[in-house]
Amino acid sequence: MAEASPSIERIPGYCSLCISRCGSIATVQDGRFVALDPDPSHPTGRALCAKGRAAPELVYDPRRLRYPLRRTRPTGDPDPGWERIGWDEALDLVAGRLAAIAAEGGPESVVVSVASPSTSATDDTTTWISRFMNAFGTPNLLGSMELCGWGRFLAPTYTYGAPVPGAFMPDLERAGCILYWGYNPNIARISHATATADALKRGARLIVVDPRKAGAAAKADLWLQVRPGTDAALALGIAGVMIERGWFDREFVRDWTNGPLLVREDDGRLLTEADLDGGGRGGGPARFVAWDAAAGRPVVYNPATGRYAGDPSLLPGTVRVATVAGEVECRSAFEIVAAGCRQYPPDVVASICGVEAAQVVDAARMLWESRPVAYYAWSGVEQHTNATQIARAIGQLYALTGSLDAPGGNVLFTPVPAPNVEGRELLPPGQRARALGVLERPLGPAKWGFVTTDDVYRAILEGTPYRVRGLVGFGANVILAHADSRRGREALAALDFYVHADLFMNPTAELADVVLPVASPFEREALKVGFEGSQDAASFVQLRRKVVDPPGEARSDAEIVFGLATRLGLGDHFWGGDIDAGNRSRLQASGLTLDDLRAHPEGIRVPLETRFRKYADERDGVPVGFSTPTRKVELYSQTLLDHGYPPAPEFEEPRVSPISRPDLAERYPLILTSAKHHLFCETQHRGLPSLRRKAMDPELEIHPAAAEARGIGQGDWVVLETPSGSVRARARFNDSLRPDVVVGQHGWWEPCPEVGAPGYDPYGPDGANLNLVIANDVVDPISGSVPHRAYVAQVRAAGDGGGLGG
Ligand SMILES: Nc1nc2c(c(=O)[nH]1)N[C@H]1C(S)=C(S)[C@@H](COP(=O)(O)OP(=O)(O)OC[C@H]3O[C@@H](n4cnc5c(=O)[nH]c(N)nc54)[C@H](O)[C@@H]3O)O[C@H]1N2
Ligand SMILES: Nc1nc2c(c(=O)[nH]1)N[C@H]1C(S)=C(S)[C@@H](COP(=O)(O)OP(=O)(O)OC[C@H]3O[C@@H](n4cnc5c(=O)[nH]c(N)nc54)[C@H](O)[C@@H]3O)O[C@H]1N2
Ligand code: SF4
Ligand SMILES: [Mo]
Repeated sequence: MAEASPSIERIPGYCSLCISRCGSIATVQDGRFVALDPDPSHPTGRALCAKGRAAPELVYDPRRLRYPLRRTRPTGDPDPGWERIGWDEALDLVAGRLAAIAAEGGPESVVVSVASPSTSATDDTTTWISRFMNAFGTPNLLGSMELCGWGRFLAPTYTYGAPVPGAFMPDLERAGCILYWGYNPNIARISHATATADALKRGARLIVVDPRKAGAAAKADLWLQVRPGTDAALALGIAGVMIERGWFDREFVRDWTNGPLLVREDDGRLLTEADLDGGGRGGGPARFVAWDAAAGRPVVYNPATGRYAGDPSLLPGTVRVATVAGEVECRSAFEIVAAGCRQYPPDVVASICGVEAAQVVDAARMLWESRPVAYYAWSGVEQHTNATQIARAIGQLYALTGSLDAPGGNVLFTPVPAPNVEGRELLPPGQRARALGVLERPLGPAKWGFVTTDDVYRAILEGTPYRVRGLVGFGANVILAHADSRRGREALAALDFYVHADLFMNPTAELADVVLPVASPFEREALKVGFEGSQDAASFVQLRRKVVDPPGEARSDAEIVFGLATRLGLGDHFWGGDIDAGNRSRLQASGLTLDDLRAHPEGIRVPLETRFRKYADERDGVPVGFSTPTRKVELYSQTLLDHGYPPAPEFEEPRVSPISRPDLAERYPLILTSAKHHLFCETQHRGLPSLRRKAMDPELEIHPAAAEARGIGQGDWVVLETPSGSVRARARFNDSLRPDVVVGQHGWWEPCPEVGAPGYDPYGPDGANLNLVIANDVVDPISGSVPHRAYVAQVRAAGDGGGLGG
């Protein structure tokens, strides 16, 4: 008798474990998910990383949460006394508690935390989570914006009125020069790494700014080894060379930036038409003034029409302009910016940043001669106390290339038409202004509803500016991912009610009152309207199929959101709890239906074409320009000035460095930064045997000379100390580092018994939690960005050969 051949099914989809969202094919053999492979027909499907290939291990991990759990003993008790409960009981309990807290303290006293979609599959659900928050009425989203989103998405709105490079993605297919600044796609986003490799093959140049020669940096034509956190000085220096040598797109700067506008020397404000004529023409928004150098007279610029009444110039030097209050000395915004750059000539950059002066010039030349320039900047320049200035300085440098929204530059690819269903209109008026931190940092992420962990901890513990009493967590391992882990524990334990939805128990979830088991992305359907990285990707729509059933009673985040919403009486805003109906509304304008997508699990391409330089489009005879107060790229930001911040990009020494803190430098002479791990996402995945086997212990990269001077050998356990405490790691020599820089790994807590690997105490010196030794107290004044990537430190041999964790 012939043996039954195994049933094999290959299911197209995509890996949703990180931002790359790599197109993939899942193999299911006899009902069991056995392999995940790349799907080269998918726009992001050229390759998978080790984490994606380990997906079946994640799915079948014996430690997955299976049932809703309720705490029966007080938070802080070593035994939470978890009790299995049913879904109805769990959701009723959660809805009841949230409603009670909102009734007493207002909906803003409930914070929602979400694992960053860059490191998790919450991307499947962020639309619905936002809608839930808006309908519930809370403006407080805790989502790591201050760690890795501000510099890409929100800070650039002060320069470009748009997220450059977060949404205006590098057009790698056409770029002449690629600039990666504190970004390593080889580890962080495989689909970008493959596209970059293709671009290099066809001759594109690559410049990488990174303290480490790793990944992309090792392949670069020019690697600029910057001292952590001094990136703004480097950007100003490169821009200075470009300006001085005329290596910049003069037309773009004149026509599309606010460079020509005159700035009053007396108060730093933009000169207005009212200054000239006393406001005789009255009404309307302010009109500004530039200088027509040929005619030797002022010309008025009207932001409402985006036009000058004459020929503006990028005036060098100063000019005295007659106003109703007498003559006023003015400089063009561009001249102010150029003067700012002149403070950082290559030799000064060399002394601040440690980048050779000649390389500063080489970088300027390469950017100019190999343009169009496509760039991306990420966590290397986000986690700093001067993150806003870095983003502004790089944004200014990029404006000089004239490559924005040009072929081969940073382009907003045409999206699939889709309505925004985040329900912004549902948030009651006045609630946005109640976001935590908006008073202290009115231009920071809270303006958009993103709150920082420190603000949340303070609101819970001190009731400032009001008491936060409830937390709804979709993933987010806040305790390990953010600084001040002990304060975090204290805060989360002080909540009246905390519900956490996750695939696994983690040190943050352990503090919850109710824990909900979540289906992994391979166990749930999800709709993705548009992928990232190219026009082909942006045009791609896919309804990801479920590969296998979830373990136990685990459910998707979407089911949890819709279930909670209906129980809270918000069902009308959630299509009566029907997720398909919600997805249909997202597809409304796309010309696709859910049935089309179900019939084509491999995804469907909507025919779309890229339109470039959309800022030059005209509507009713008025150029679209940029969404800034002057309708131009704001090299000079009066908005920042009005709030007491530098209006033009500036370099500020990182606030917790050996230079800014000479009082700490002797004891802590090293600079601590960090980088992502190629085998793990953030604080996850250390329990997966195939991955952990390849990286058993937390490591600290250190220059061999720095190690030798401390009697540390390769692979030795070391103690990493900062003013905030100490933790352990194994020394890994890296001779490409500066001897005064060490690079740590965060996220170590999870054991992997299958390979005999220990777990680590998140709260003590025998553990390996890097964020235990970093503090939140000194932050970027504008955004609240944290000093994770430039912090004073010292390293010594552990001396006891051990570091077995806790
Ligand atoms: N494998 C893997 N992939 C991931 C993640 C993961 O944990 N693992 N996490 C995801 C998430 S949440 C994010 S935000 C992205 C992040 O993606 P990236 O930003 O690319 O990640 P990192 O490796 O942390 O940082 C990039 C580089 O910044 C450098 N760097 C450190 N300090 C500085 C500095 O002061 N200045 C400059 N210029 N560079 C510096 C580091 O050496 C590193 O090579 O990756 C996503 N993808
Ligand atoms: N020192 C230092 N600290 C850092 C960084 C650094 O570079 N250095 N990087 C920072 C960055 S960039 C970020 S984004 C943060 C990351 O911090 P987090 O956003 O907290 O991300 P993770 O640590 O990856 O934790 C993700 C959690 O979500 C769960 N999860 C995964 N997928 C899903 C899902 O689909 N639904 C639900 N409900 N849960 C899910 C996982 O099981 C895990 O418990 O850490 C930051 N911390
Ligand atoms: S890079 Fe790896 S983890 Fe991220 S989506 Fe691709 S395969 Fe998944
Ligand atoms: Mo991130």
